[in-house]
Amino acid sequence: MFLRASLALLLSLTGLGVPTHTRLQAPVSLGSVVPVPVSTTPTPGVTFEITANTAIFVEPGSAQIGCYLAGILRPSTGFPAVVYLATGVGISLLLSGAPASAGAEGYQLDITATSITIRANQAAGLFHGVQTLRQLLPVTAESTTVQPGPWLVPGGQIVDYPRFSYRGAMLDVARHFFPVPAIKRYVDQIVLYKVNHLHLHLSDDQGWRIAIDSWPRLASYGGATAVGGDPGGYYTKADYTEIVNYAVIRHLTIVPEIDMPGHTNAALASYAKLNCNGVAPARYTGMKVGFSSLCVGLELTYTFIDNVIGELAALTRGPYLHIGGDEASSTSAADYATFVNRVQGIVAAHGKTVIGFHDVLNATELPSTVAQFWWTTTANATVAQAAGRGTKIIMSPANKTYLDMKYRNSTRLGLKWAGLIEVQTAYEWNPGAHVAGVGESSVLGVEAPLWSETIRTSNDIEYLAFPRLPALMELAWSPASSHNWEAFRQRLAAQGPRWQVMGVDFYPSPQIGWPTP
Ligand code: NGO
Repeated sequence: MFLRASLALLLSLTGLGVPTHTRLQAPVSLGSVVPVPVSTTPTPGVTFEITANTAIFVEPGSAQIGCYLAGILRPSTGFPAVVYLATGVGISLLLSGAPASAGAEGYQLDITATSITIRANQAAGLFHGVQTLRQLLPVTAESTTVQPGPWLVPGGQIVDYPRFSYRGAMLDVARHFFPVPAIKRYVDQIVLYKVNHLHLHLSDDQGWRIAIDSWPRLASYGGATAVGGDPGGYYTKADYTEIVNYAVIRHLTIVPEIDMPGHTNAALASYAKLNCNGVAPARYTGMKVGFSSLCVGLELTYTFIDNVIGELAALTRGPYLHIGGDEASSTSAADYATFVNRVQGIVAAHGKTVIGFHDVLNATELPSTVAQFWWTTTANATVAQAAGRGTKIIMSPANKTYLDMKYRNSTRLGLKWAGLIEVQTAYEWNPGAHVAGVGESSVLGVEAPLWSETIRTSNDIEYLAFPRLPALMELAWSPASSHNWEAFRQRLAAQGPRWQVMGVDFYPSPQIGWPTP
């Protein structure tokens, strides 16, 4: 209701439908990008106008991104936005001429009165540059129907590259299942903030969500349930491949997770023979954790894991395979270490790198294993010692990054065990100095997990992710020296109207001065 009413006001404010729109539709400010770029130099008084004649010029290595950009421009502008494999005057996506500092994911964006040029060393950088350009277009560019324009882009130069290479979001599709279109929708929303990994929590006590040919009952029986008795579901291999391919085009790596040895009731319920006592437990639709465990002493357990990891690795384009490893409170410490050590070997044998929740550091981590820190404390000797040995850490402190925590007591969705997380709380911490002994160089990046005990729909995802996900991605992408809550609030406020046009159901936090008429 609030959003609908403010959208109407916003549209009247921006003068849409008013014939002399040029007076009202000022270009977006070059300084309004989230995450804030490394360097932004406006050229006062200069704007580029995208018109029906504006073409996109690409090279073989940037053609796909050119088509992606055209796909964003066409519905709202109604312009042909033709993509040419040639050089010319218009919007150019070039894999040459970027500064070395841009690295693998950075870019340089130049906007003059006659041209827009994005230069990068690699395609990923061009893609991130396009996301910056997307935020510099009038918010109505996100519309799926033709809007009047004009399509002005502010003049100047942006040079930009990330602080951390791993910028992640996680979605728990196990407690509640989210079908392929919901995943694609979330992918499109998060890449706007330069997220480059989407971790899918594919199995838990309440549901198994990926078809495994050698163990078909995992999905057909173990996938049929969800928290609260809600409908379950699972991805066929074709569905999963569709997600992976959709992500690849958007320079996003899907990180699949099979949580083990705990959080495995759905698997244990599907196959009696996986249980130490040979008896399958009932399927589970509650919200408790820590009660299930794979049978560590049973050889079949490792055949099972080898089959599952093998089939999942074959579907996976990225380097990582997440083995969970959290809250194995029904597994003894000795069994846990035996289990995790063996599973790391299985993952490696299938050519993948292990990520595990930081609990896996209670075993002997491989040098390549990445640990995801998720607790609420800022001192953890086990994690600090691992960092000291060179182990890389993904920062997901639950009291800062868990998107399933409520914003405030009255928030309709979410949990509270790690505390309430308003936007400022999500923003005010330093991933490179959060856990004692885990410095900047030990941190691979930041991931924002969204556990789904209390959420069922895309609207629910969006309400919890926005605006906290962009806040967290600013910590993951932008230089630590640019960290400034007051400046961030201003830039974040400018995203609100964009989300309204995109139909993103965000939380209108009172901490942010959202534009009002
Ligand atoms: C914990 C737990 C999950 C819950 C989540 C809820 C981890 C790593 N294990 O985080 O099973 O869903 O909290 O916030």
